[in-house]
Amino acid sequence: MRAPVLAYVGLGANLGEPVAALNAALASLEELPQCVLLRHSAFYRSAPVDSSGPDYVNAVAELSTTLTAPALLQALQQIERDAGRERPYRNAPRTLDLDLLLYGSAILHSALLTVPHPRMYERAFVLLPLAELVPEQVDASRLAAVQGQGVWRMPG
Ligand code: PH2
Ligand code: MG
Ligand code: MG
Repeated sequence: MRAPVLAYVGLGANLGEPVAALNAALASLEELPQCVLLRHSAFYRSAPVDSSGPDYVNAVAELSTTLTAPALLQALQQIERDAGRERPYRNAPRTLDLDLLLYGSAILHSALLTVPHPRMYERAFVLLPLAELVPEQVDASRLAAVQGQGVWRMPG
């Protein structure tokens, strides 16, 4: 039996009903084999960054998992497909995006997967919800670097 690893997953959506899509995705994460959904952040609204269409809703989930990082990525991609995700072009508006941000303290570079997520430190819509869950993982200097980006914590 592998030791459980704490993994952080970024959730995002800007097509259809983003809040409903994120709630459904959290329910799917709860059901994943070899995973326990421990906590999730509040939902945050922001304008698309290097993307288009309506505002995004983003959040971060904390999982304890005995899946390997590639197996977890595959499971996340299956949830995206089940949510009707299409990939017509890079950064296209989407019904659901699930990004593996952190997998324990692992540093991974493969053709399929880079962890920590290569763009997470440039994005307030990732760092703010992540800092809500694990402030010790997000340096003040990292937050300062993205503080100009408009991201709104949603009530409830
Ligand atoms: N995701 C992207 C590109 N741009 N912008 C916002 N506000 N939120 C996102 O989740 C997002 C984005 C690519 O995954
Ligand atoms: Mg993404
Ligand atoms: Mg993605």
